[in-house]
Order: sequence, then structure tokens, then C-alpha cells
Amino acid sequence: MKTNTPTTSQGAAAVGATVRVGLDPAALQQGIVDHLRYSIGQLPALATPAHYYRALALAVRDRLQDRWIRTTETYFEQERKLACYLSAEFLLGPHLANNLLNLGLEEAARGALAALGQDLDTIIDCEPEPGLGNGGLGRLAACYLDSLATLAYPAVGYGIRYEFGIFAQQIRDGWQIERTDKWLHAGNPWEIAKPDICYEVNWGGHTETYADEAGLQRVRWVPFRVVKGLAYDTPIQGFGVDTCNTLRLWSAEAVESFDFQAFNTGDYFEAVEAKLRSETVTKVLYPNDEPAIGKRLRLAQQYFFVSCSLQDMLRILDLAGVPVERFAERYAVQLNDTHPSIGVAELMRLLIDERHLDWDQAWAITVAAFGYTNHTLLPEALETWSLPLFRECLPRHLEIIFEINRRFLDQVRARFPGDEARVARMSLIGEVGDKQVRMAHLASVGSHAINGVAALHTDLLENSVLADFHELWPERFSNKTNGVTPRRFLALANPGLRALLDRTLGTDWLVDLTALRRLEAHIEDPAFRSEWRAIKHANKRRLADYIATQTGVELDPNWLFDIQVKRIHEYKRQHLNLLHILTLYRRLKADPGLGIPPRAFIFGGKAAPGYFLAKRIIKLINAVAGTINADPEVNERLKVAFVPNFNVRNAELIYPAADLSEQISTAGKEASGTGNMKFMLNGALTIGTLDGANVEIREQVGDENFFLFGLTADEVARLQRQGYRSADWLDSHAELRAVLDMIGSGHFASGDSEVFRPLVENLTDSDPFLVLADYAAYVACQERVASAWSDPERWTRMAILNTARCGRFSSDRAIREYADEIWGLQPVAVSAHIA
Ligand code: F58
Repeated sequence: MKTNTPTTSQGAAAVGATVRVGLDPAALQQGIVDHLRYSIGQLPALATPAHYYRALALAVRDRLQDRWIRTTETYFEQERKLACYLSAEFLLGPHLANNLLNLGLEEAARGALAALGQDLDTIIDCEPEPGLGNGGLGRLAACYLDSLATLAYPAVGYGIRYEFGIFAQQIRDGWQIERTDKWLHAGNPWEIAKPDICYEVNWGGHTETYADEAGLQRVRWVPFRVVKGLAYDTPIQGFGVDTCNTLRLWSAEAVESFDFQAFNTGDYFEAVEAKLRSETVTKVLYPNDEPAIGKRLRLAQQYFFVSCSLQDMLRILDLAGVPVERFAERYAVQLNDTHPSIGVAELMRLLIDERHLDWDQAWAITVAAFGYTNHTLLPEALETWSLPLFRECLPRHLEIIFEINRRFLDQVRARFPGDEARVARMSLIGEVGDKQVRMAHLASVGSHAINGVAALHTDLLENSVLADFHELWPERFSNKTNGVTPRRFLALANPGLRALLDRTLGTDWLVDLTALRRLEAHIEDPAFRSEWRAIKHANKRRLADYIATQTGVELDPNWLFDIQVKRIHEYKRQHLNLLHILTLYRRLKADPGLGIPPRAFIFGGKAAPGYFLAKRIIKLINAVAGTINADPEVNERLKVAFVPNFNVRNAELIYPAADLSEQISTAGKEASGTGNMKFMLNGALTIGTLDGANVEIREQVGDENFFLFGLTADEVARLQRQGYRSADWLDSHAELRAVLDMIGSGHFASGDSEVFRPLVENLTDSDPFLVLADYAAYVACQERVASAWSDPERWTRMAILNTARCGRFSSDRAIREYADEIWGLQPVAVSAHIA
């Protein structure tokens, strides 16, 4: 429908469209030249690839701009429900190549740059990566933004504009070294600062009651400090559509640039310090993959971005003239884990204290608006805040949480009379040891929908961590298996395979991943299989070159590439992988003629800077690599490499080069995994436990195309209940004992028997993640892998089947399920009317 409201910029867009934002190479070239001159001020003769990167990025952003504005206008005009995805992390990865793909501008950009004597791939490599996340959870949020825009769902991502993202990892002498990630150093051409969109956020202080004009008792929060949140918007362009959604990240600023009073009394430096304190709120991403218990600054970050986001939603409602009572009709607010769950109390505060709604009305709106996604079962990862800290920082929210809890526990008592143990278990306030606020309980009570991220995970959630909540409200629970975007992780990452798929199937698969099923018709075609292998080989060559430049380790693309990339964590069991490598090493040393196929073992991943054992695991991987790669008795069969600084950019080189994907977590510990899906998409076979989404991957691909091993989640739980003793497993496996002894002896540390002792003792004394219990099954399973690899035609068939059957793991499928089953959200076609 065409509208002529004064807010519409259609006319303006149409007037300048062909000249300023044309999509042909000549117009794009002009755009680059203009930006180089007018935005960057660089002499063409002195321009480096980094200058060209910024000029091209700005020229591409210009080409997003009309779509972006038109999308925002369309949502506003059509008064449609909006999904607000609240996430403390968005691990976006580089924008340029993605935007070129989604706008269909890749060839135009290549041509425009070539005409300027530049190479597109070199320019793409100049982009610093916005690493505003730790791992799976943050990357999932980025995949979901891509799918929301591609499927034309009205949506906004809300988060934090960290000045420093996830640290850059360097490896020095085998150890992880952390370097600050100065991703904003040269400016960020993708974002637009919106200084007029800003909100004040209170912190600390106390509350007081007062009577309003009508004589009603109300509560006022008198803060100790006020910080201002400024919006920075980044366009999220959908693939092949005009929809361009917004990612709005908040940056903290002092309310005044300096305190006049302090200035006048001479305490200028105290005033400047206060400003700096305010601005630290969004300085740095916490680099932990478990919550840093009790960190005040982290609570400040969470409250800060959630408050700004909810205030923003209310402002937009006001602008649209929609009464606040209709909040939940216009917004579906999704909590990406508990990090934004303070939103439940904040929306109550805004509705009651500032908008003067009564409790019941405010509560009905809150529960109808919020949905909560849980991403972990690990008890140590469930977020809690100590009560005294919480009271000191957010006194009004604590009062609100107490009242939510009082009413909630009344409900529990009414439903389960006399069951005080249950009441204590479900309370929003934990009383085990020091009192704490339990954020998962707050999120569950305050949301109409609660979901896990894979079938097994949801099942375990319903039967363990949130069992009491499931019993009370079974209708609130559902599963939403994660997904990944095929645009970035296939089309961009694997151009060779993309071309083959386009040639064989057409291009539908980019927006309907189930279309890859049609690949199965080509499996018996030897020419197709040989093309498939050639593509994989080229991808392996590309990765080998990268690894050689990064580490000096030379890998042969003819070898089996066996890859484990993910955060380093005991539950993910990189050390189990190492035990297998060392088993092969010992066998080869004992029998150099042993007929095992040559394998390159490739690792990558960051350890939380304070995670002692994870850092030792990195050191051990590098120590083993050093020994094996230098030993001519084994290095024609085995090589080991650790790719430093695993991030979105190098992930795009890694997944397409894998033959074997290692998904070997202790069953019941990995909520879903998404790397497993990215490997599958690119035709790697999985060796894995029945954990997270591995279960569904195996269902899709078939048991005969998946290397399954290990204890099930039930067996793990049973063993642990019975009192698991790792020593029992050691006694029955001489080879395992020998491998552990070798690590402990200092064999890989120039005789230093101290450095790996904590790792060995962890396994022999307690082995909390049952590495030893799964060792024999893992090694046996790896023998099945080796035998399958020795038949390349069979392996290729299995690889093709993996890609063919990965349709379920598209983030498009996942987002449709959220939209239909949780958000009640309809797509809205956007037409930018661009020539
Ligand atoms: C991950 N969680 C899960 N948390 O471990 C993984 O199984 C799942 O596939 C993924 O979420 C997406 O659902 C995860 O990445 C974090 O990184 C948090 C960062 C902030 C502190 C707490 C952990």
C-alpha cells in the first residue's frame, strides 16, 4: 500500500537513488571515490587497502540507507508487532562481505574496486571484527538477526556497544596471552550514532514513598548516580529483500561532561573521574563463558542496556500514540539467557512508578511480553546476585522482586499446600549460604514462554534445573532447536560449494535450506563426487595456507582434517581429543609401520582469562603439537595445530575445510552447540556424543553417517549419582594410564613434570566430566573414522549426505518457530522503491 504520510522518505529516496546509490559497478566506483575524498580525506595516490575498506563500507552503507529508513517507516506506519531481541552479546563478525552478499553487490564491488586497482578480497580482510560476544550465545544472536531480516520479520536487536570486544588471543610459548580488542580504533563505518536517542539510567541510592496529586502512595527511586545511554544503530540487511532491520547498541556517557559545581570548587579531577566511572559501564565485554560471580560492573552493564531498551520501546509506543496498556500487543521481548532478565523488574518499575499502572495490569503486560531462552544447564553457570550487592545497586528492583516473589510463592503454596521444600526451591531468593537473587527464576516467573535450545536440552531443563517450574506451568515450555545462517556459513564461507550448489540446484537453498535434500539425487554420480572432493581439497589448501602463516605448521590437504574449534572448557573435553592423539602417537612410536591414515588435528578456541585448567589445556595442545610436528618418526602420519584467536572471520576458513567435526562434550552438558551445525552444513562428518543438537544431527543424517560414541546423559547422571571413581577406569586401561603418565612425566614440557600435573591430577582424582569413562569408546570410534576415511568414495557420499540433510539447522527454521510459537509475529513486506 502506498502512503503519503509526511514521515515517508520515498520521494527523496527515488529522486537521488540512481545517482547516489546505484548498484551498478560505475555508481559504486563513484561512491568509493567520493567517500575516499569527502568522508576520509585521503589522496587516492596514498590510499591503502584500509582506506579503501572504509570508503567501500561507507558506499555500501549508503546503499543500505534507503532500505533501512523505509523498513523503519513501514513498521511505524503499519503498526505491527515488533520482536525485540535483548542480548548482552552479538558476535556479528565482519559486515562488509555479508552486506555485499545480502544486497547482491558482490560482483559490482569486485568490478568497481578492480577499476580502482584494488582487490575485493584484500579489502574485505581489512575490516576489524566486531567481536561483541564470547561464543555460541552471542553468535546465535547474530544468526537470528540475519534470519529475522531475511524473513522480513519486524525486529530490533538491543545490546551493548562494548568499546573493547572479546580479547584477541595470542599464543606465546604455547600459552594464551590476551590482548585488548580495539575494534573501534579506526572508527566504525557501519554504525550511525543517534545522540538524540538517549536515556538516563539510575544506579544505587535508595527509595522513598510520596503521595501523588491524587493522594495515592507512590515510590520514588533516589539514585546515587545517573548514567546516560546513547544509541548507536547498525543496519541488518536481509538477504534478497528490502528489509533492513536495526541493531541498536547502547553506549554509556556521563550525564554532564563535567560537574560544574566541582569545577567551581576546584575539584576538577574528581569531576572528570566521575565521568570516566560512568563511561566504564560499556568499556569491555566480560570474557567469561560462565558468569563472573557477583561482579558489580556486570550487573551495571545488564541493567544499563535493558533499561535503555525498555525506555526506548516505551518512547516509540508514545510516538505512535499507542497507550502503554497495549505494550504486549506491540512488543515481543526475548531474553537471550538471564543476562537481560532484570528487564522483568525494570518493566514493572517503569509501568508502575513512571506510568502509574496498577500491579496486576503491569504484571499481565510483563508476562505477556517476555520470553526466556535458557542456554545452559551447568549449575555453576546459572546467574545469581548476592542480595546485599543487589540491594545496594538496584534498591527499587529488589523491592519489586520481593513483591513478585511474595505473590508467586502464594500461588505455589495454593497449588502445593504444605510443600515448603518446594517453596524454598522455587523462590526467587535463594537462601543456601548467603542470600541471592536467582535470575533464572525471575526470568521464568516473568515470561509466558520458556525454551531450551535443543530437544535434549529442553527435556533436561524440564526435568532438572526448571523441573518445578515445568510442573507448575507446563504450557510455558517449548523447545527451539538452534540454527545457523546459511548465508554466512555456507555462501560466504564456502564459495566453491556455493557455486556447485547454485549450478546443481539453483539458488533457492539460500533461503530454503531444506532444498539441499535434492543433492541426494547426485550422490551416485561419480563426477559430482569428484567435484565435491576438489572443492573440499581447495578449502583445505586455503586453511593450510592460513595455518602456515599463523603458526608455521605445514599441513597437507590430502590428510584427514580433524577439527575441534570452540571455547576451551573441561566439559567440551578438548583433553579427550588430546588423549586420542597421544594414543596414536604412542602406538606409532611403538610401531612406526602402523597403518593409520595421516591426520591433521586442528584446534582453536579461547579460554576465559581466569580459567586455570582451560589455559593449561591450550598449553598442552601446543606442547603436544611441538613434540609431534618435530618428530620425523610420526610427523608423516600426525600433525597438530592450534589456530590462534578463533573468531568469526577465521571460522569461515575453518568449517569448510573440515573432514571430521569433533563434538565430544560430556552428554548432558552442551545445551545445543552451533559449531556442530556449521561443520555439517559444509559437509564434515561428526564424531560426537549424544549431547545437545548432536542428537538431532544424527537423527537427520542417519546413524550410519554419524560417528557416535560415549555415555548417554542418563548414564552420566547415574554414574555420578552412584559415585563415579575415575581410578576404576584407569586401572582397566593400560594404554590410558600410559598416556596420562607420559603427560605427567614432562615428556611434552622438556622434562618439566609440574606444568601439566594439575591437568593429570584433575583427571585421575576427580574427572568431573568423565573423560576417562568415555576414553575407550572414543578411541574405538576414531578407528571407525579411520576405516571410513580409507574409502574416499564412501566418505564423500557421507559428506554429501551431511550437507543434504542439514536443512533443519538453518536459523530461518528456528526464527519461524520463535515467531509462530512464542512471539505471535507476522512478516511485513518492505518495499524500498529503489530504482
Ligand atoms: C552456549 N552458551 C551453549 N554462553 O553453551 C551452547 O551449547 C549453545 O549452542 C549456545 O549457547 C547457543 O544456544 C554460551 O555461549 C555464553 O557464552 C555466556 C556468556 C556470558 C556469561 C555466561 C555464558
